[in-house]
Amino acid sequence: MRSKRLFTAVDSHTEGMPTRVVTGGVGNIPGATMNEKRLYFMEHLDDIRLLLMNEPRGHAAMSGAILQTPTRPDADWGVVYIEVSGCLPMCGHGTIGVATVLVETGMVEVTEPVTTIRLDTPAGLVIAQVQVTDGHAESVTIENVPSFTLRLDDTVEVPGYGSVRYSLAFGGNFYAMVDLDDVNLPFDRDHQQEILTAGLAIMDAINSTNPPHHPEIEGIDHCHHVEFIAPGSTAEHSRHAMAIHPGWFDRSPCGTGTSARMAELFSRGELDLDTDFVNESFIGSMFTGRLVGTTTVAGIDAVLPTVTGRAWVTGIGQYMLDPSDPFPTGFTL
Ligand code: PYC
Repeated sequence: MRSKRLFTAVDSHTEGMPTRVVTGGVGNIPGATMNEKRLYFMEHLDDIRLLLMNEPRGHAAMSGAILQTPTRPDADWGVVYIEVSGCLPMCGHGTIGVATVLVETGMVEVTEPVTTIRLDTPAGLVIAQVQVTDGHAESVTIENVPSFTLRLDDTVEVPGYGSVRYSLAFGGNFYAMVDLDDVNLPFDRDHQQEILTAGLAIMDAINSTNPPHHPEIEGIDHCHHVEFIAPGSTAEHSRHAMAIHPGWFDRSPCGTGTSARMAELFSRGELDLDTDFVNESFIGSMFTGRLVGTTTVAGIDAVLPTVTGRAWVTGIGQYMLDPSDPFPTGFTL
């Protein structure tokens, strides 16, 4: 057995969506902040992401998180998120997966009934409150980064779909929110390819005509997620299909998407502070969100979301790269 790279990871899933938590093999990523590390990683170390996320070690909807020493004194661990699409500034299901893995492996000091873990993410400090019973992480509530609405009921010309109404909000990533009825598609997994095609066309149209920019965080400058809202959704319970660039669906209810959706509903006056909001994924799994305060981001009105969900450890792995492997960065089909 030969290997020129060796990575250790604890695999998990959060409400159906995988998070491969990389615990060793990457080393310290250069950068004074976690966002600088993310940008450095994207430019110089992306081979590692491709190796760990693509086939044959991963798959077309693979996602993960690389643990790092934090860059800020008020954090316990740093995280660089990786997935088939690239490196997200923040990932909700990934954070719930990381917090669960840190507790279940004893990589943080565990206290019951609640273990608090402070995470240095590229989008800012995220606090995870883990409900622990008999050493088992039962659920995780994340206190996410400030989230805000940029556009409410805007329209974009989308080739093949005409003028499409959408709202755009930030919840750790930018999300375009579109009613499925507006693109004449049913909330039905049998129609997933058509929903995905519509989502990619909407992202392309927004990014080529009016891409969003985070006013404070470098490198957050596009929309790679379209949250298609199912008919019958309300400000108490919403169902959606989350189409993600370059062509897959979130299996989880999407923590950053849930935060963006709550910001949008708050802007409409439909969701109050301290009120439960249940967000349901395309596979029927659920997160419960809440808005717990307001703030501003560079003068823009923003909300402070929490998102609660569950994750489960699925395995412990060592991922290798044989020097003769013809696919050192994997592949996608
Ligand atoms: O949970 O924030 C999330 C997320 C982003 C992309 C996939 N999941």
